[in-house]
Amino acid sequence: MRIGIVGATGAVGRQMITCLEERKIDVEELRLFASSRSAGKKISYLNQEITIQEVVEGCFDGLDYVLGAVSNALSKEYRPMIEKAGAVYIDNSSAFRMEEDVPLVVPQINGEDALRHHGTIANPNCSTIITLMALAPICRLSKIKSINACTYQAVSGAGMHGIEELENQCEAIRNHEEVEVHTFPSQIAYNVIADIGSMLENGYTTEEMKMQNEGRKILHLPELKVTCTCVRVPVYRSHSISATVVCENHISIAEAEKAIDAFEGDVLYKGVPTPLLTTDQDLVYVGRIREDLTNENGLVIWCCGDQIRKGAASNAVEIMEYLMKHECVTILEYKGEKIMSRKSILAFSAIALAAASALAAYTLKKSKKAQENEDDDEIHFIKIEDGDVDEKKVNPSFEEKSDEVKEVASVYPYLDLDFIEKILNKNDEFNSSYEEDSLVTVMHHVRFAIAEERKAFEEIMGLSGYETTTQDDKVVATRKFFTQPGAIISDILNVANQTNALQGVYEKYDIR
Ligand code: 2RA
Repeated sequence: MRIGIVGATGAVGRQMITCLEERKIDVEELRLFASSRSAGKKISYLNQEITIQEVVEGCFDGLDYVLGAVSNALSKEYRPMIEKAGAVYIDNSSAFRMEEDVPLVVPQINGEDALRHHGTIANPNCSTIITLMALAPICRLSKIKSINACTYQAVSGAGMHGIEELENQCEAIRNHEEVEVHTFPSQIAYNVIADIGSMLENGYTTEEMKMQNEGRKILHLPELKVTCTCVRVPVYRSHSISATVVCENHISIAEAEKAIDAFEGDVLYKGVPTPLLTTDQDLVYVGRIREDLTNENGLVIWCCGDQIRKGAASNAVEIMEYLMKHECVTILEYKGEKIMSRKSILAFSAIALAAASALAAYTLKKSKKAQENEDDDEIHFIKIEDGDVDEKKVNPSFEEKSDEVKEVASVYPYLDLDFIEKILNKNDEFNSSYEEDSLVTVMHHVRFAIAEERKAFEEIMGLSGYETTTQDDKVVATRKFFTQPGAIISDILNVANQTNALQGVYEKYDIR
């Protein structure tokens, strides 16, 4: 995979690099981006020294995924560039979290939502991730009606400045010097501050409202009520949360403990979890599970988790891993060489369009080159303008061609007329002399978690003339095409329309 990280020099960006190393992710290329101040410096990744680049036009081209650890403003600036390059953007900022077509994902809770992305996926707020990781197993036992939470947030949640402020203030107090306050609203050393984010009209802060707004989206509970108080504490790293959760039904402590113990990413801790215990690791520790004395369907929990890891960097990397495992990847090869790969949105129409757009871009580039070199052996395409082709305009010889050629051209508008003529007139010669040169291999690598989707995929690809084989946990559907993107679209879409094999997939992913 080709991966980029924007904001690579910050605490979260650096942690993302460590996560890639630790998780042994198959990284073909890693591009690191930061501000002009850091450009040119090097960061080590495994045994390599990677030079930090500035974000410039075209810098994301060829990447499969971009992980974002930048401000809302920069994220808004970079998103269109990343999406245009065809990479999936996994963003840590809060800029797009509540947008309808941007999934907000904690893979252990709602990983499937990630598959509905349109190019961008958002990583939730750190306290929200840690709290919901602790409560999601209970939510699976009985629908959650409300959460009442208090957070105890480490100073590193505010970045390097937060850590420096705590250190400087402790030092000043030890030296009997004046304490300076820059980053937090009051002195944080030997103090706690119930004021994180900006104050809203309802008396809550933006940070506090995230727990309700983002919680509703992640848990798919639009009516969920959350009351939250966010408190900054003089702890370097790892956020802690005390939460009371009220469910529709009574859940016993034993049932809740069993569910938490079995939940991937959680540790049911028999003692009392602390920030120090949970620093620099990816699991959320949950303990002190008690009955709520004010509500018989309520439970109280205490949890801690590293907010730079699970609350940010690791969660983003886990989203990427989820996509790598479950999303379709279309690979195009020309003469045995990979020419382009692009992720689709788990829809076969999207596969076809991805294949077509990749081929269109590729052939356009090639035909320009062929014109320059007067070498048209390999590519037989006419110019494509925004997918809208007027044969007469782009090919003045259209009128001179036979009706048969015109008919084929109307079905496959991207094909060069001479090429069509050649196919029609000299089919045998075409097969023998062009087969090697003009074949494009399209391979769809798809991993399916759901057997029915796998069956549907094999069926549809089989009907479309693909050979399907199973390799490990994925299906590889391969078909060789002469360079005809029109054929790819029509083959796949026609068959898809003629069969209801994909109906379940379309409905599941709400694809029209
Ligand atoms: C904080 N939630 O702890 C923020 C970090 N994203 O201040």
